[in-house]
Amino acid sequence: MPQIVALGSYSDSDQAALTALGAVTVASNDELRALSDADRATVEGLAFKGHQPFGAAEMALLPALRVIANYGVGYDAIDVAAATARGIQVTNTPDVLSDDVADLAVGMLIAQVRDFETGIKAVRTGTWATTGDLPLSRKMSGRRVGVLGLGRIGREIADRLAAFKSQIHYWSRSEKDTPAGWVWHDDPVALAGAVDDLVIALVGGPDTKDMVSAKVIEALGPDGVVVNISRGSVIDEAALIEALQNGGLRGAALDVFQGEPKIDPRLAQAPNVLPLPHIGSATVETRAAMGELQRRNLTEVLAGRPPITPVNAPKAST
Ligand code: 8YV
Repeated sequence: MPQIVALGSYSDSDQAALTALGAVTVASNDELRALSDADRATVEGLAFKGHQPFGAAEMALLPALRVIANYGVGYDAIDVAAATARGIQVTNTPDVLSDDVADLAVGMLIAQVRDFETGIKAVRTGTWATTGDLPLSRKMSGRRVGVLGLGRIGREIADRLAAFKSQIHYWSRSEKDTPAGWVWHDDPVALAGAVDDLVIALVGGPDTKDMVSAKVIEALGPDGVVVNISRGSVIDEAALIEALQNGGLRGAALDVFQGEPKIDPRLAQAPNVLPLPHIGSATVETRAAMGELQRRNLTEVLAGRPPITPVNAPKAST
């Protein structure tokens, strides 16, 4: 009778560690549903990985559930209000992945501003030898960059860009304590209007859906690059595609997409888009740290102790 179910697809080492805790692994909500009522009745801990919605109906499959330990900082797939109402503790894996995600965001921005794609293509196809110099790209150092969302990851991104002599502008719900010279904007359109490029580091979910709207994209303008390492839901993709196709933006670098991994082919194929398959935290070091934190949260709560990195504060666990 399992006490822990691991939902999602795990690396070999994470899978071995979860199995050592006695976890039964299911790939999807459907596989969870397919377990017998008797097996599901004993499950007290859920290791959750992936982006399939996990709401009240899924939680109802596990009547004894006490903890959902999310593998990732973003928990928009989990209905936290429903979990809290049932006294279920939700945890996540913040901080351990911030460096990786910030490194990737800055790398993607530089790749687009300096137009790596055209250069790589010229070398690979041999046109470098036949057609000579490429069109010039733009200087990265000193660009004005807007960071949309100055949470843990946004702050790491801004700190790195400051080392590139970028002028840092940011939007967050309230002004933050930052180094001198960083400029807070109380509105995403105002932020986009004040900068060359926009790096998105928002949380996902209904509050930020389509926050990067047609108006924000228009305010950024034809020389602008949009980088998104957060969630696909935060960009109005129709507006983004329109701008990318009609010269409304210089380019985009996207690690996340609406409906991923089945993404809009116009974004996958556009020459001015750098598309990546949601690899922000996908390094050996960080994934090991995420797995370890997920399991520590799980075992602490199951042992009746407070979680390391809680998302909610359900009454039943206090
Ligand atoms: C995923 C992420 O968790 O942390 C997040 O919010 O989006 C990623 O690190 C990872 O892809 C596993 O699903």
